[in-house]
Amino acid sequence: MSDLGHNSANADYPGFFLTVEGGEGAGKTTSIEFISTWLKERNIDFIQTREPGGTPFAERIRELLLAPGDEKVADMTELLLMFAARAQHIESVIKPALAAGKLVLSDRFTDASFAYQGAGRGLSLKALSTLESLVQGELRPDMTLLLDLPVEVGMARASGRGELDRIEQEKTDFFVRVRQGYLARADDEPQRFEIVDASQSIENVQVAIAEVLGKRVNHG
Ligand code: Z5A
Repeated sequence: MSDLGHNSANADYPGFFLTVEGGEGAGKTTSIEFISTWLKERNIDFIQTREPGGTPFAERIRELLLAPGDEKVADMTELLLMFAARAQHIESVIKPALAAGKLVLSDRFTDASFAYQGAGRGLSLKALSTLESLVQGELRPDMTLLLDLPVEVGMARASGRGELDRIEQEKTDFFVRVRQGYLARADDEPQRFEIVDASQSIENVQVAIAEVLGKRVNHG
């Protein structure tokens, strides 16, 4: 057990791997700003990163993935590009930071692939698990904060955002499956997930997040 309280999943890395997940309009960006302030106030050494992306090369893959275009992107292409970006992100950013004992705060990680490409697109969960092991080895988040809310509430919030990216242009039933995919993952791994009701006011969401962080991240 490290100072930050990580679990046995990442025995080789003394840091703490914290991921934040959620569907459309869940308030990830807003919540990550709050978490970042919470960590700074406690002098916890952390890096903030995101997927797809997090390194210059992986950010180029992100642009390919999210730019709307005329050519239909095959579901398998989308999945493999997500994991290609992830492989780069893990080697260049996540592992070195965890090895240095830092907390890694990542805006999305592999649970998003299970939710969007698995539940949303209908790709095989077995294939996803194979890719997860291939790309990550034993590496898993120590804690995943899932911001959960009804799809229609999230879509109403996100609608104010202007131009939609390629994945955001999907229909409501896609996002209903994504939500179910996230909840199924959380159900499978209750010890890793903390679910927060993201349909509450921003203030109440933040109270709930502070509570789980206080419980899960050792802060001296
Ligand atoms: N993706 C994938 O398919 N597979 C993968 O493996 C990975 C990702 C890793 C980009 O992700 C896309 O990649 C994403 C999944 C896919 N596609 N989709 N769709 P992203 O994380 O970069 O993009 P995003 O989903 O749009 O996240 P976001 O920018 O963090 O948006 P958000 O969660 O909606 O957060 P927000 O901007 O903080 O909140 C949205 C609005 O709601 C904003 O006006 C806030 O002020 C408001 N808000 C926030 N909280 C509240 C509360 N509590 N009450 C009322 N209003 C609120």
